[in-house]
Amino acid sequence: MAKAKKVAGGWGALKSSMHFLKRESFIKGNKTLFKMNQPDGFDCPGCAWPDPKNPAATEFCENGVKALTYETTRKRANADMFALHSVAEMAAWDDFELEQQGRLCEPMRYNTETDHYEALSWEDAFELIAAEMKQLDDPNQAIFYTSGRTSNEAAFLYQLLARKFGTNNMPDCSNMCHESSGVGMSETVGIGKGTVQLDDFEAAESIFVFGQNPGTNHPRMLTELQSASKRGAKIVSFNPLVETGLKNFLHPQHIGAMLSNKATPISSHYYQVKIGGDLAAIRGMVKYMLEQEETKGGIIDHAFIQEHCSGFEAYAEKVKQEDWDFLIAQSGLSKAQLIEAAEVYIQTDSNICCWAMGLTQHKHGVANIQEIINLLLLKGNIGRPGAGPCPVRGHSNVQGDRTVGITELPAEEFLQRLDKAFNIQSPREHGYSVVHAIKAMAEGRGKVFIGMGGNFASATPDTKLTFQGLQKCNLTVHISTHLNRSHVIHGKQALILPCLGRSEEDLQAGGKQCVTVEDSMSMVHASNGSNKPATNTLKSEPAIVAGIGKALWGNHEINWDELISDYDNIRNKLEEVLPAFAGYNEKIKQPGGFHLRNSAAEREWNTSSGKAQFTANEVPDIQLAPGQLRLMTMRSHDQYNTTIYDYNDRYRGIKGERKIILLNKADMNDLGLEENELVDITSHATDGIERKATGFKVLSYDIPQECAGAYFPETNVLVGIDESAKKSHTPMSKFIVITLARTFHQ
Ligand SMILES: Nc1nc2c(c(=O)[nH]1)N[C@H]1C(S)=C(S)[C@@H](COP(=O)(O)OP(=O)(O)OC[C@H]3O[C@@H](n4cnc5c(=O)[nH]c(N)nc54)[C@H](O)[C@@H]3O)O[C@H]1N2
Ligand SMILES: Nc1nc2c(c(=O)[nH]1)N[C@H]1C(S)=C(S)[C@@H](COP(=O)(O)OP(=O)(O)OC[C@H]3O[C@@H](n4cnc5c(=O)[nH]c(N)nc54)[C@H](O)[C@@H]3O)O[C@H]1N2
Ligand SMILES: [Mo]
Repeated sequence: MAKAKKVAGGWGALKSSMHFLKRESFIKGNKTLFKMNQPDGFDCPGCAWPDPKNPAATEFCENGVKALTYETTRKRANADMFALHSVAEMAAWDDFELEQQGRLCEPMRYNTETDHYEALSWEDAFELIAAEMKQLDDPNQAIFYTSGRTSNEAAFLYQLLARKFGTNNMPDCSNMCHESSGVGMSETVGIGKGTVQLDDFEAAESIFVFGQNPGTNHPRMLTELQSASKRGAKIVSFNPLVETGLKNFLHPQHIGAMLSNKATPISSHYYQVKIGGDLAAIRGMVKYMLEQEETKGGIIDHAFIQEHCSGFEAYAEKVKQEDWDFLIAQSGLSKAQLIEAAEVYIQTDSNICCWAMGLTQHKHGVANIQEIINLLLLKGNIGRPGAGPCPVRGHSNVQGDRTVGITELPAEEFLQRLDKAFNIQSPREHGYSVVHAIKAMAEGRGKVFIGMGGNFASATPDTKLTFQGLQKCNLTVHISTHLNRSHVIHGKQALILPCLGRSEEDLQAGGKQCVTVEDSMSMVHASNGSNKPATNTLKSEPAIVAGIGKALWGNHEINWDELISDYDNIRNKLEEVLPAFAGYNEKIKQPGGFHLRNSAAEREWNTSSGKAQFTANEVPDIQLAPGQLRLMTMRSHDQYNTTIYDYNDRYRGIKGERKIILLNKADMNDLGLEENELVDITSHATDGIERKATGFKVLSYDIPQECAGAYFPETNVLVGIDESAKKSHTPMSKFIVITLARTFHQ
């Protein structure tokens, strides 16, 4: 049995921070930690939560400490390490052991004869990539993946490289993450980003949190929720699990509270919705609201709907037709709970809705987001203080990467401006998203794979197919800081290119450089690394892209050397392509940076109707066969996506293990399973293929019946390649249909 802790933060968070500082040999007196999230410092390489205008001297959290010590570790995965261990040997290590080798040091090339990676020069690495790219019959055989830690400058150059080469094959971690939010919001409010800013959290009367675990994944958000709770705002959580951070929080940096051990309650209302049941739950809330509107009136904002919205009548009619029993069964919540939640929404004037992966990684991920938009539109809750949608982004610059052109579906206007700025002819044909890229490689249509950060092999669905795809490639290249699975599951030829981390000093011909990032609330600001690089053989991400560009075409058409000699040059070009960045180099000199205009926040609706759009999506009728469960895959407290910092999940009371599955006690009884027993998990995808993950320990947990929880990436083997969200193609990582069988011991 595992049991969630009562309070997040507190002494446990401090103790854990100290543990990681010590384990990674963080040097005493090192000031790096105090530069994180400061105006003259660097952006935390962890999550995308924004920095306050006046950050505390210690504007970091426990998991920020893990992210930083991971980068500043003294351990080195150098050429000696690679000489010692063959790839076959390293492939048998788990993700923790791989990343624990420490920072990558020099460019490495795979040698088929010895099965070892061996050092080569940067020039040779760039030449090899250029030669392989030039050999392709079609530029669309190249795939350029991006993970969201990459800076605006690197991402902008990277998309330029891909488009000059002739492809829009730019899958990105966002495809697996908030793509459903982007698609859902673009269709309804005309922009794929949240409209709220940090100030709005101070003005909101209620904050709804759907499918998010901020205590682990956005710990600095708890500071905001804590002050909202203290001033009496209602916080309403929808989550199958009672996540500790959403229950009570003791701020580890508030000395008074720490000494008196006084935690703040966070959620005023908590609803343990069934996995996949949010659309039904919100529909139920709206049904009650519209019923109340008919009998009492004064609930919905008719003036706002009249002036700003389209599609209200069709939506209201759809809601009217819904059957209460159906909504109750699908959400797993009682009518009384749905009415209670609706009453909070009705009685509080300005409302923010936050969400993350619990909503986006479903078949109906886009519809989930659009139902939140419906809910907000009903009360005119977009484009006024203290109100609006707030998709809480994951990687620290995933939003910025999209803004500057990392997308497989570029807008025509963007391409025209890019073409003009660089005198190129960008391709117009759309490119591959993550799931399309996997299929293309597996079918031999994708032949050169370049990964700008991330860990494509582990993060993606259908592990077996992904591995086959990567192994079929002529060349795989990974621009990385740490050893990971994608380096040991490689193409016929393979390169590892080690890069600088965000906390490190970036010196170019024109002197010390800063990069820029955009947070979850559209603030763009500078990030200045100041640590001595892990080794003097590392290159910056922009310099690596420029190196490939120069090896392909020289400096004649695009002067790559000049672009990277001073990143102001890159930003000047970016500003030419994206007018929203006018005055870029000047604006980032301001502490805190600048806010990118958000049309929906100003009630300008860039949709096909020119209005904010209500959408009458179908509530899915989810029916599982007897014995089947719905499995969500999630993060433990000690991991950053595929990077495993340790084997613990403190808030959920799990210690020293990751191959676990959380089950409801009643389901365990029905299935005849005992506590701590090992089970094999089989998934049942629509393609009819049965995928298996073996040897997971059963733990009973407070989770709704028919629901189960386990960690990713271990469970990605179970996600079928065709199991992805309608319209956004986001893998359904939160809804895997499974059955369990006792592991057979020989
Ligand atoms: N320390 C740390 N920080 C991170 C990351 C990390 O791995 N570690 N990852 C970063 C990234 S890239 C991202 S995208 C974010 C992810 O941040 P989250 O989205 O918070 O991450 P998950 O662990 O996927 O958790 C999803 C939450 O959704 C709930 N959930 C699952 N299914 C459903 C459902 O059907 N309905 C509802 N209502 N809830 C559901 C789960 O119980 C869990 O609480 O965090 C970012 N920050
Ligand atoms: N089943 C399941 N699968 C999921 C999810 C889920 O909830 N469930 N979540 C999905 C989500 S939301 C996301 S965002 C993806 C994440 O997918 P990715 O972004 O591809 O994966 P990460 O684990 O964040 O990447 C870790 C690697 O990044 C490299 N790295 C770290 N810092 C830097 C840097 O500064 N520069 C460079 N170049 N490299 C660096 C290191 O080598 C490290 O090994 O996973 C997705 N996969
Ligand atoms: Mo993410």
